[in-house]
Amino acid sequence: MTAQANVTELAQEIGFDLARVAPLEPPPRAAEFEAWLDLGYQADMAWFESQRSRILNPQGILAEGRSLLVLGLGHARSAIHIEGGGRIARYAAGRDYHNAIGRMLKKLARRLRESGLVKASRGIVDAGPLMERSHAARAGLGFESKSANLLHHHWGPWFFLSELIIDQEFSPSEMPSIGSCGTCTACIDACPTQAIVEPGLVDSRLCISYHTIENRGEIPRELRAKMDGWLFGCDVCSEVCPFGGRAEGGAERFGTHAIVEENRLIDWLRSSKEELAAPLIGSPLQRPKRDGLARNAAIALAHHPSEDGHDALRSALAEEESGIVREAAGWALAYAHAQDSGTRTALERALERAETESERAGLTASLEELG
Ligand code: B12
Ligand code: SF4
Ligand code: SF4
Repeated sequence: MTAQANVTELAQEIGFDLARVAPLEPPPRAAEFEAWLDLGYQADMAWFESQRSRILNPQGILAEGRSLLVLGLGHARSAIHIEGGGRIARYAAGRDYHNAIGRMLKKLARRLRESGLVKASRGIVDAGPLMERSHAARAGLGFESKSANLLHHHWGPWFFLSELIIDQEFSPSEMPSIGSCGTCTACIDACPTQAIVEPGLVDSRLCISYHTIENRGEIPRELRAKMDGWLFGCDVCSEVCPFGGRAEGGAERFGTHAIVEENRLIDWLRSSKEELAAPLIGSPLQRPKRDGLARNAAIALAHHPSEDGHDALRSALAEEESGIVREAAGWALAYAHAQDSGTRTALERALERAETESERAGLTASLEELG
């Protein structure tokens, strides 16, 4: 057996579903990446600019690095519905994959060292300066798609990517990725905000996943009515994809975090930073922080109106400390509870107490929308 076959076999022994080798070279989609940045599709993810040259030249990540061991781990599971309405992206329902895969990468690096196959390595999962999908496509781990997700004939889009940069020069897998979207355009047609602006290219400024996870400010008003109740992430382009319909097994691997099972939609709006801190440990839902989650919950409550939701929105508008959450609560009341006699007065009072220009502008727009 070749050394390369040993490496990929070890990766599979440790639990990765997919393992292949790519050369440690610039990503094949470097030109598309630069065009994507130049068009501003990265929205406010400022780290793209600071990491730009590293992403384009990954050889700089590890001086001794020669090859990229590209790994895939399936996370297919059924849809996650929140009590009271709303959804959470499937990948985020259980244990944080950054931690789980990070541990697997460390174990793999240790085993490779012990077996003398590799001396130096560096693990990356998601947050590293790599165009993971482009390198993985080159290694033949899956094929590029119109939704931008990398697809696998069994897992569809339901798998995480991670990499181990290693100091050995193995001949790359270089298998052409088998499969293609063909004439299908289901994801482009289904995206609620038309964020897939061209086949394979997502404008983050329009993407629900971006706004619910990465955006720390106000979510653009024109998108809110299209957000379909997503509290965290968005699975629409993955769910409509005909590939991956048969995949399963992620629920057992990552479990379901207690807070995802227990919290109702109104709890995500009502809970304070202190109340959420401990229960959120180990969950990917920590990323938008408490105010981001409360803002998202306010908007989701407009899509799933209820009496409890109405009360929670009214309390948030009157008592909430974060202006971003107050403003979102005001929008949700005007959108879903315009007929309620108290909505106008509540918005007018909130406008008197508004702290920033953008909060004032948002609340004024909501009052105007009441007519
Ligand atoms: C920033 C980021 C985001 C941003 C921007 C998304 C984007 N499309 O660029 C936001 C927050 C919106 C996001 C959302 C999601 N993300 Co994200 N994200 C990333 C991150 C950190 C960087 C991506 C990046 O560099 N984008 C810049 C663009 C230009 O690069 P790219 O999308 O990888 O480029 C590919 C396509 O554009 C395509 N392409 C380019 N031109 C063309 C032309 C044609 C014709 C075709 C067919 C394809 C094509 O080829 C490129 C390479 O394969 C990666 C991790 C990483 N370090 O790579 C995870 C990653 C891409 N995300 C992932 C996931 C799971 C998601 C979500 C599904 C999460 C969710 N459920 O909410 C959504 C899906 C949105 C989507 N349709 O892309 C997974 C994808 C796994 C997979 N099987 O593909 C990754 C790899 C994380 C991981 N380690 O597993 N994400
Ligand atoms: S994650 Fe949602 S909003 Fe973003 S591109 Fe996919 S379907 Fe559109
Ligand atoms: S839904 Fe259709 S077009 Fe979109 S990624 Fe899947 S196969 Fe490709």
